Amino acid sequence: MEKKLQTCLASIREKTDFKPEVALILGSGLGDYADGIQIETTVDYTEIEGFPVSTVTGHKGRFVFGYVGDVPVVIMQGRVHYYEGYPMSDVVLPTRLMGLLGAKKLLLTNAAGGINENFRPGDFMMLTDHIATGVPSPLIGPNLDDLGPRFPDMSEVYSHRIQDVIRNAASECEIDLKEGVYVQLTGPNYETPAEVRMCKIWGGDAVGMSTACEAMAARHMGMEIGGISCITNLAAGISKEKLDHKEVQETADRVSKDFKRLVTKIIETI
Ligand code: 6GU
Repeated sequence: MEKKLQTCLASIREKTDFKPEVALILGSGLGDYADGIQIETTVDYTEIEGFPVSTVTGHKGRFVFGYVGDVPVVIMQGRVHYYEGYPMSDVVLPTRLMGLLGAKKLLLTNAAGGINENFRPGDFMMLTDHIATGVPSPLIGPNLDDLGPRFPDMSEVYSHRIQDVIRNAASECEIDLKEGVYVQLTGPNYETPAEVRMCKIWGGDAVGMSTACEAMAARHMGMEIGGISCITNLAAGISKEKLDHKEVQETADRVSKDFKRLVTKIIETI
């Protein structure tokens, strides 16, 4: 196993022997969710030797271990992004760690810009697939043979079974769930209108700066994945409004109650 991964794993195992079944990554503005679960223990990222720590405000940095219903979970409250300057291997290290801690299932969440004309700010979009060609693959470099194969299949990154779980959860929560393809670009700048048109032609429905790389790393090691985007704003050119990170936070806050209900229902039935 990669040295850094091994060190981080050992560092966490010194603090807790908690074995999660489900891993959850919380996106921008959605971090509050972790405060509301039955917390067993938390580990700040700064306590983990060699662990990448986020610089963006609005991102707390810790693992929360606990229970959603009866389900043992590990939650990343705050993630690092590629645009912060970390190598991709560091960006996906936390995801891999959660897999190594025992989580076989991963629920990815993020804030994203809407490309699909039928989307409105505040909508939730379940990821049916992604386009990750805008960022380097996190699997570039020597293959971590103990995690997965050199040339991993990506034909079902977002598990059809978990997609059904998410649809049913949304239906039970009476949430009008959208579905679509997530495009990851590097950021930190938002896209130009021409870039957004390109994403649309590619087949994208939402655009963001995280998630697809994490999904690739998780799929590489055989985790079963689900993904939800909170459409916090419309992408450039789709709306006439200028883009502002404040809107991302405000929309995420506005829908946080529905987000909590939805995620809880998903985890309880996953
Ligand atoms: Cl419009 N673009 C990207 N890349 N990320 C976002 C976004 C847009 N809105 C929220 N996150």
